[in-house]
Amino acid sequence: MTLHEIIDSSDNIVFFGGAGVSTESGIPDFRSVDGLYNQKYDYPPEEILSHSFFERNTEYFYNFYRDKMLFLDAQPNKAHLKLAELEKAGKVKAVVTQNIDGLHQKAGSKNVFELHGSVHRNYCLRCHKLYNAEFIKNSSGIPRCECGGLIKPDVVLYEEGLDNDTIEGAVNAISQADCLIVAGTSLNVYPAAGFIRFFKGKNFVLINLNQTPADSMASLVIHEKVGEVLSKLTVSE
Ligand code: CNA
Repeated sequence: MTLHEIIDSSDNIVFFGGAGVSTESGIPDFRSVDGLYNQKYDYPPEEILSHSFFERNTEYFYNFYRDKMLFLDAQPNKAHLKLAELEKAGKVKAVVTQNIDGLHQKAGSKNVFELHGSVHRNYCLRCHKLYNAEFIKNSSGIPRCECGGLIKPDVVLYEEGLDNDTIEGAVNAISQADCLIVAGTSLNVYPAAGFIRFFKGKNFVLINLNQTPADSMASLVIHEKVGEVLSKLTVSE
């Protein structure tokens, strides 16, 4: 079956995506050749983006984070827009994302499970006051709340657990889907990558530029850009 035929014959599609969904919006991923893991820093990015590094070396964390993780001018690309259109048409029931950039919501998707949080929410560790991403982007050094407390992004750092309600919502959506589209993820980051095992439906579609550990499980594998692939679909209800 082609992707078009699969979409036509499904009415409970769940999309599970990663950083590769936003590269066509100009946000680098982690593991592509020009991704963050192939650039040179004083520490490996997994270490900088860990809970203990945030606590130990907060200023370095924030300099890296402002520079490499905050792309506030990025716009939704064809993948985000098509998924929002498919949700409106009743085809896509949920988007489960490992991304923290908020681009699915910006494109109009409503039922989005952000497994790793969002750069758009930041809160004071002392008084819990919320701050937006612009506040962090425009800050220098260590961003502090008006109460003097340290502000932390609502992003799941390495060594931190995922939010329970988000896990539950994502797992429920995946286990009820009749079609799962996994795209733009190397499926290397756990526990998120393990969630696709809850899928028990008919069609498992994998769209990724290069091979992934789940290629052999998929009923359809497409090694192309996800935005280009999805933009060719015409949506009928
Ligand atoms: P990853 O490990 O960097 O893998 C990305 C995958 O996408 C790679 O296999 C690429 O080949 C593939 N890819 C890149 N561009 C495209 C494209 N246009 N079409 C299809 N495939 C493409 O990223 P994962 O999401 O698997 O790793 C999880 C991390 C990355 C999560 O914790 C994220 O929070 C984190 N991350 C998020 C963002 C973001 O929010 N935009 C950016 C960078 C990293």
